[in-house]
Amino acid sequence: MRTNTIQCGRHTLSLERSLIMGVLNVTPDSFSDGGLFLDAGRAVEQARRLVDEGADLIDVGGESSRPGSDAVSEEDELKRVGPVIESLAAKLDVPISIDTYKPATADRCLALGATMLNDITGLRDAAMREVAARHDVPTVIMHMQGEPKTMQAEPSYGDVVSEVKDFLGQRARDAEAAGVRQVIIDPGIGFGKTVAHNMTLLKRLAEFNDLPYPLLVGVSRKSSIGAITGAPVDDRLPGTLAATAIAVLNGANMVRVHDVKECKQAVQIVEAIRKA
Ligand code: HH2
Repeated sequence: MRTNTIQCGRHTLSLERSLIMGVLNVTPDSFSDGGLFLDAGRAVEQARRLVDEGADLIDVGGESSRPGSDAVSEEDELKRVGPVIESLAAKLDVPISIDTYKPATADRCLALGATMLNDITGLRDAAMREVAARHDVPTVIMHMQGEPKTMQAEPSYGDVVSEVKDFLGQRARDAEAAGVRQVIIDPGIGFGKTVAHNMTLLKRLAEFNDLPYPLLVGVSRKSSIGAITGAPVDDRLPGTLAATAIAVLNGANMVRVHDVKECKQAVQIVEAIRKA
C-alpha cells in the first residue's frame, strides 16, 4: 500500500504536499556547485540557508556523478562528507540524506546522524541493501543505465518509461525482500539517457505512480535543460523551474533541487492549482 509519510529518524515527513530536497555537494567537481562547499563550515552555512529557504531535507554528496566524472575512494568520500553530516545532524532540525552508493560510506554517515539514504545505483550492491535495512532508513532507489564515466556514450531503450519503471519495481522488491521498509523511487533524469529520454520520462512521469512508492525527481540545472535552451549551467534556473513544476504536476512527491527558494515557490503554485 502507498504510504503518506516518510519516517526519517525522529522526523516524520508528510507526503500531503511535494517535498523539497536541497542539494549540498561537498565535492571539488560537481557540475553546478563543485568546489563551493568543500570547507565544512561553508557547507553547514549553505545547508542552513537551504533550510531557511524552505528545504524539507538536505541531501549531502561527496562524489560527483556528472557524466564523465571519476569515482572517489571510500576514504576520500568519507573525509568530505563525514564531518558535514555529523555537524548538520546536530545543528539542523530537518532530516539529512547521504547520497552515496558505497556501503561503508553509507554505514558511517547513517551512524553519524543521516536518516535517509540516496543510492544512484539503485541498491544494486547487496551490502548496500543490508546497510539500508539495518539502519531502517528511507532509501532512494535511482535508475541509471551504465556508469557515470560512460553513461552518456550511447543510451538506448525500447520504451524508456516501461524499462525504467520495470527496473525500479524489481529493485524495490529486492530491497523489501532484504528488509528495507521504506523505498523511494527515482527515474534518474540524466543518468544514461538522451535529452529525448529525459523529456519523455518527465512527460509520462505519472505512470510511475502506478508503483506503490513515493517518487523523487532531480532535474535541477541538468544538461538536458542546457541542451534545449543553450543556457550555461549557472543560468538554468528558468528551465529548472519549468521542469520541476511539470514533475510535481505529473506526480513527483519530492524534488531534488539546488535553488530551494525559487523551486519552493514554483511547487507551491503547482500544488495550489492542482487543489483548486
Ligand atoms: N542527481 C545527481 C546526484 N544525485 N540523486 C538522485 N536520487 N536523483 C538525481 O537526479 C540525482 C542524484 C546529480 O546532480 P548534482 O548532485 O547536482 O551533481 P553532481 O553529481 O555533479 O554532484
